Amino acid sequence: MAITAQTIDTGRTAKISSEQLKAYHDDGFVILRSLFSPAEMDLIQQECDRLLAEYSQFIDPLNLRCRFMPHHKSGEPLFEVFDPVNDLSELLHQVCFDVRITSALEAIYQEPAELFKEKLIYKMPGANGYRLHQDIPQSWPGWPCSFLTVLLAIDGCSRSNGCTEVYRGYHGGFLLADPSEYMLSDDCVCQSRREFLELGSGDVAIFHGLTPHGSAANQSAGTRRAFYISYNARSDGGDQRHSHYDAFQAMLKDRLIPESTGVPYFR
Ligand SMILES: O=C(O)CCC(=O)C(=O)O
Repeated sequence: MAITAQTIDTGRTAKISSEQLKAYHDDGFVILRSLFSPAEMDLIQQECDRLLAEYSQFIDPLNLRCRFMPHHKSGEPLFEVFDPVNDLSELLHQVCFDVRITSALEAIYQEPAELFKEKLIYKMPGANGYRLHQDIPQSWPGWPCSFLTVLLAIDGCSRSNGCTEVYRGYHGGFLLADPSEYMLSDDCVCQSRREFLELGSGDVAIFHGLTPHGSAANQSAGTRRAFYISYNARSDGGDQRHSHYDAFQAMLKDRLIPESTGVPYFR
C-alpha cells in the first residue's frame, strides 16, 4: 500500500484535558497516550525504513541534513538523525500539521502554532545518548521563547533503549549562567525530579524548550525511532522554519569545516 498524506487520519482532534494542560504548564511536559493509532504507526515505521533505504546515499558526515552518534562502547559513528526530513517525506510533513497535534498546541499557546523544525531520530542499537541540555540556546539571539517540542514515539521508548528523560519544573529559565555553554552538568538538576518518558508507539510527549532533558544509550537490539517536531507560537516570530534552517546550516558548516576534509553540503 502506498503511503500518502491521506494515510494519516487528520479528522481526529486531540483531547488535551485541563489537567494535562495544567501539567504542561506546571511541570514543563505532558504525555498524550495513543494519539496515533497502531495502523498509522505501522505506516510511519515503514516510512522510516523507506527513508533509510532510499536515501542511504545521503547519509554522509558532510551532509548537513545528517548527524551521527558514537556507539556507546566502540565509539563507531552510527547514523542518528535526518534534520530536516519533511522535504523527503510527505507523510512526516503531514504528521507535523496533524490536527491532533496542532489543536493540543493551540490549547497550550492559546493561539496557533508554527512549525519551527523537525528531526527524525533513529537512535540505532548501541547509539550513545544525549547529555543533559535545555533546547533553547541562550546564545542564539531571536530564538523564540515559546519554542517547544512534540516527541512522537515511533518505536516504543523505554529505559533499555534510551528513552528521553526530562526534569520536572525547571522550564522557568536558563540553568546556566554562562550563555556560551549549551550542555548542562548533572548537578544542575535534582534527580528526584527526573521523569523517564516511557512511551508506546503512537504516544506523544510535549516538552517546553527550557525543560532540561537528555537520554541514556540504546542498550537494546532495535532502533528507538522518534520524531521530534518543534514549534513556536505564531505571535512569537511567525513562520521561521526557513530562516532557522538557513542559520542552523550556516552554523553547522562553520563547525564542520575546520574538522573535515571535504566541503559540507545540503542534500
Ligand atoms: O533522542 C533523545 O533521546 C534526545 C534527543 C534530544 O535531546 C534532542 O534532540 O534535543
